[in-house]
Amino acid sequence: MNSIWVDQVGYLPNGKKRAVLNFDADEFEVTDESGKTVLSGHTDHFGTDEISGEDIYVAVFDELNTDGRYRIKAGDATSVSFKVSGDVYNGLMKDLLKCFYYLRCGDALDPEYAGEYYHAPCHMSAAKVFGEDVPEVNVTGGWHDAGDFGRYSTAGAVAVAHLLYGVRFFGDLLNTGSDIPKVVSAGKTLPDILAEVKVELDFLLKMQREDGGVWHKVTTLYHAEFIMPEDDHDDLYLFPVSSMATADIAAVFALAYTIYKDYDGAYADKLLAASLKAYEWLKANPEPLLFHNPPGNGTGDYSEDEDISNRFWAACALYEASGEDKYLKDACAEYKSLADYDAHAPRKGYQGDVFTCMGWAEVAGLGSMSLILRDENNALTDSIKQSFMKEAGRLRTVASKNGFNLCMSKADFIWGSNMELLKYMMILSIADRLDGSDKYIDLITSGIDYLLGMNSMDTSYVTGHGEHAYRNPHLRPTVADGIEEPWPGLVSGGPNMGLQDARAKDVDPDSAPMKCYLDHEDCYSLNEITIYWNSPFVFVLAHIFSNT
Ligand code: G3I
Ligand code: 9MR
Ligand code: ZN
Repeated sequence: MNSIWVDQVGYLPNGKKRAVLNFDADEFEVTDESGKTVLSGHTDHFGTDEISGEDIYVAVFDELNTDGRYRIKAGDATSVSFKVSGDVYNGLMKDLLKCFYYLRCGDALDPEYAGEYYHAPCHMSAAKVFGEDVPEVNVTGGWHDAGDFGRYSTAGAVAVAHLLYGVRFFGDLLNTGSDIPKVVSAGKTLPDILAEVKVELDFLLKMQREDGGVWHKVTTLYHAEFIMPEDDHDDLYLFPVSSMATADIAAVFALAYTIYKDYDGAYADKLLAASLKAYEWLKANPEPLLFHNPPGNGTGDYSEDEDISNRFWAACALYEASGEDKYLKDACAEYKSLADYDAHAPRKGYQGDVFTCMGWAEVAGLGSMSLILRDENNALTDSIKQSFMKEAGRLRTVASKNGFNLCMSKADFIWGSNMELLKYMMILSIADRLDGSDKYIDLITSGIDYLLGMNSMDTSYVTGHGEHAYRNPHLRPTVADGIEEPWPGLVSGGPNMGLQDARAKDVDPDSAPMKCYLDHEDCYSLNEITIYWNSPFVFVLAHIFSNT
């Protein structure tokens, strides 16, 4: 089929604008809402690329800078409509942030804010400590992780980190309203993003055991059926402390301290004290305490093979927050360990420089961001800055190998591929700031365009945003609530060559990487949502906003 793929949300007036065609058309036209041609041009033939498997022609229409709604036409094909406007991504940003509210656990969702997606308080019972004969613990609150109702410490810490580093780098995020209940802390009204993040921080505080260690997760033994969260009454269990969870919490509390201290000193001090307590635990437990689901437990395991990147992040974040040399010394030691480890271990879930990675497992890139914020003149900071610039250069080369200007290679199309991309876009955002020349904006823009429809699925991977936005996320409340549309702003995991769920077997396994996708609620390996797939998009959009 002849297709023209565009960013279905739209383009910024002064931004780069590209559409991708999968058929031979020499000329293309841009038409406005009345059907009038407002611009015409010639396509460039890129050729066939590995990620889409299509013979690509590219239409560039940067000069279209008048506000309006348009389509691209070529041959017998017409694209979906898109907007050109300075506020084109404002609604998207608000909805990306609002999703954290919709995913709140414990708290009831109020119809005033949640509209028809309101629900009663959920997961209110105290949790048993798995395998231990000790009193139950109250760990209510926080955000559901994803399409399931689990709450996982490392995943939660990483999502919070994306948001809070976003606040540190792009202060404007503090002015983004997301239509959530106001929170007054020590007499000051918190900006919405901080009010929302506090929900997760308060929960993570409860996940810390008396001795400073942090429980890896709190979930039921197995995932619930497709029911509303308040109908999930299975027993909750706290699963064993891991050194990854403890380190990630030490890091994210130190980071949060640097922000909340301007609003509520007592709360910030509480976070810092909890961070230091976690860090002491790490010092007293130098061997990795890894986590794997015990027999009889089938919820997510977020297992990692080592905890070095986590310890590195903790040391960097505490160094940034305190300026104390002992943390810099620790960061240097962990840097060396991770570099050695990375040189010998098989690559796990990341393609580039390990010191730029900021996913749920590899978190050294988050530590690097703390060093960049501190911006001291030292060898460690220099070398991680180089890592970011080197990685940005690698990503540019990757993008030159496909017609979408997309910084993804075949190996990135794994479970949560959209986050692989968003992590790269975060790196490019940092590189842009370090370099000062905004020379990576075009790569970031193409990434946004891809996520919002400029892809061979002709699909926007954010609910409610784009004429062909996906509509069937693997998300329990969405399936159970009887409401036709999911709430807007949810980022899908996206194409995954692994096709790792039963329904995904409906996809032809020989499909090109970009086509290994199905918009079906059963497809948790292709179409689930998570907090840490929304959070990097907030960071990247904040960078784009800071440039316009
Ligand atoms: O690291 C390997 C890489 O070396 C290999 O080339 C590639 C292709 O097979 O796979 C990479 O590993 C993948 C790993 O994620 C790395 O990120 C695995 O295949 C893939 O199965 C694994 O997926 C994770 C999935 O849980 C299963 O463990 C997702 O990243 C992770 O986001 C997801 O998390 C779940 C939670 O457990 C429960 N809540 C929902 C959440 C989202 O689906
Ligand atoms: O809904 C679960 C999803 O959040 C997880 O990512 C996925 C992998 O852990 O598991 C999903 O739950 C499925 C379970 O693992 C197996 N039975 C069917 C469940 C729902 O499709
Ligand atoms: Zn809940």
